Amino acid sequence: MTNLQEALKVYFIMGSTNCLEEPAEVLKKAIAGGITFFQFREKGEGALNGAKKYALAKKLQGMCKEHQIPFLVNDDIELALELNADGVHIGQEDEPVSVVREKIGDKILGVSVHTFDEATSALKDGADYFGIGPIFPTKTKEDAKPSRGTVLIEALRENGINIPIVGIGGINSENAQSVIAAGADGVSVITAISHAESPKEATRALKISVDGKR
Ligand code: TZP
Ligand code: MG
Repeated sequence: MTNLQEALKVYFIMGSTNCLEEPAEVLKKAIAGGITFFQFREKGEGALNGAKKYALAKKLQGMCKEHQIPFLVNDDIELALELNADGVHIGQEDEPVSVVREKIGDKILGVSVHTFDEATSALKDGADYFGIGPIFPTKTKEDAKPSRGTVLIEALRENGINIPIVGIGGINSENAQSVIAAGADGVSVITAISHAESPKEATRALKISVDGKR
């Protein structure tokens, strides 16, 4: 198991629009619960821009640094470079994988893929890990594709593709183990942590599920 595979186990994604309280409070609790990876994803209605976006990113990055948790930025390559973030996560509608790879050098590059072909080209063009989903129905991403379960994860593994993979979409502590059993290395979640009554306990429960202890 590579360090990246290990680090992707409990991957928390969040921005201010996903939080019911201060984002820094939510992140603090998630860190206390044991998240292993973090992505700043400032998107949707009411999302911050410019200096406010930068300030929040910087603050959350500082918290991640303190706990040696990799800090990635969603979509915004310029912000990731300005902050010297650990990496970026992009989708198919963003700049091409090869272009982003050029821009970020050896920083971590995560790519969302939905088909076998997207996966093989992303791999060839320099992705470090794949985000695959929505696995289960989700209300968090407005333009999400229909949920397709774990079929693509299984197909990639059956074909010997061993790049690190995280599942995304509607994942919680009840269903996380099924995503791992299908061949993912970790689970990425937004609301299972950000909307939890206790983000700390929700994170703990996710970790237990990922580790297969229940
Ligand atoms: N990409 C596919 S589903 C999704 C993203 C960003 C949203 C995941 O959010 P949640 O709340 O964990 O279902
Ligand atoms: Mg994107």
